[in-house]
This record gives sequence, structure tokens and C-alpha cells, in this order.
Amino acid sequence: MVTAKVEVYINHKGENMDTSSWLWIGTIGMGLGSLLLALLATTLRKEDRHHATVAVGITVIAATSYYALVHNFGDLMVAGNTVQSARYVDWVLTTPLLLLSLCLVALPSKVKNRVWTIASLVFLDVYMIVTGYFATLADANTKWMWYVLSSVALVIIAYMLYVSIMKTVKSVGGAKLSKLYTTLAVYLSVLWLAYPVIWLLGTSGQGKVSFQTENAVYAVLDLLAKVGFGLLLVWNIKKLSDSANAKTDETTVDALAK
Ligand code: RET
Repeated sequence: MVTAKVEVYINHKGENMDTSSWLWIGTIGMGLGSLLLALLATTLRKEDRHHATVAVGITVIAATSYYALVHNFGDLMVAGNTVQSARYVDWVLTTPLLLLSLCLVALPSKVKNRVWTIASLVFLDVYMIVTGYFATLADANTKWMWYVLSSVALVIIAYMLYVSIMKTVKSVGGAKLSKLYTTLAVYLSVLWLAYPVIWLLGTSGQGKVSFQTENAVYAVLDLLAKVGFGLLLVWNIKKLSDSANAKTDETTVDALAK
């Protein structure tokens, strides 16, 4: 039985300025994104504000985690490579919240299996990130097994988004909500599919791209997947709320449902 040698990685402050610049871009970008989303929240009807609350929660967690990454908190040295554990802590918390925010657009409250659908997505997502983290820590003997398990979870998530949830939103959500859901689901899945690819090319996989490039790509992807996604979602809910004719205490999503 061969196990990976894991030791805490310390004393590398300022070792790679370029990597830390990207991590600062992540920190500041997530911080500014949080402010922007919070401002946008004040312009929403109070019944719709939960969309912005979840979006701000996501960017605040990411800003915190990027600040931890800048300071190398949770970095581990595994077989000569740096594993950034804080990244996985961020992902395990924020990716379920991203799926939740998508479901809060797709599934009006009258959808009976709404809680069950959200719970299944959250479970699959946590499984994907935890097994992905194991793939990052594992040695060559078991790495690919963990990678495959994580990817299978991602494929099932994509299937649920494109088949079962799409069917529900088309039948109960009405044309406007279906259109918004499709835009958000495509935007989200295209970005999410890039993560296993960069992982594969980067230091945890084949080592074809450097640690610095990997950090740059993750920073850009994270900003698009969190701040970009949040702005797209909240802005569109705001736009739709004008035409939805919602009653007092009724959300725009419920008002648009057939
Ligand atoms: C890993 C490696 C193992 C295989 C798979 C992965 C998928 C990761 C994903 C991450 C998404 C992160 C997001 C962050 C937002 O800021 C763990 C890279 C499938 C999909 C959306």
C-alpha cells in the first residue's frame, strides 16, 4: 500500500509574486463583486431579494477563501506539488449554493419535488468536490479513480440540469422563466466543464501548465462563475419583475409560473 506523503507547506511567502497577484485579483474581484451584488439587492422587490442574498453569500465566501489562499493558508505539499486546500473549502461551500441559486430561478414554489431535487444536486455536488480533493491528494495509483468518480457526479448534475429540471421549468415556468433558466444553465455548465480540464492540464494532473497559469485560469473562471453568474441572474430577475405583475408577498418566479 502506497500512501501520498503530505506535509504542511510553510515559509514560502512571496515565493511566487505572479501567483499571489492572481490570488489578490481573486480577493479584490470577489470583494467588489459582493458590494455590487449587495447594491443591486437594494433595487429588487423584497420578495426577490433572496436571489441576491445567496449571490452575495457566495462571493463573500470566495473573497475570504482567496484571502486565505494569498496567505497560503491550508496549502499542503504533496509529492512536490502545492495543493491549495482553501480552494476546495471554497468550492465545497459555494458550488452547492450556485446550484441552489439556479434552482431558485427554475423551480417555482408549487413544484412538489423541489426540495428533493435541490437536495440531490447538493449531495452530488459535495461528492464531486470531495472526491476531486481526494484526486488531488492521491498518488498515481488511485488518482484517476477519484477523478472518474468526481467526473461522474458532474455528468449526473449536467443531466439533471439539462433534462429533468429543464423539463419541469418548461412545463410549469412559462416562456420567460424557461428562457432565463436556459441562459443560466448553459452559462454555468460551460464554465464548470472547464474546471476538470484545467485540473487535468495543471499540477494535480498532467503538469502541462504551470502552477501560476493554473492559478490565473482558476481566478478568471471563479470570477465569471460567481460574480458574473450572480450579476446575470439578479439583473434578469430585476428585469422580469417589471413585467411579472406579482401580487404582494409573491416572488417574481412564482408570478411567472403557469
Ligand atoms: C475537479 C477535479 C476532479 C474532477 C472534477 C472537478 C470539478 C470541479 C468543478 C468545480 C467548480 C467550481 C466552481 C467554482 C466557482 O467559483 C474537482 C476540478 C469534475 C466543476 C464553479
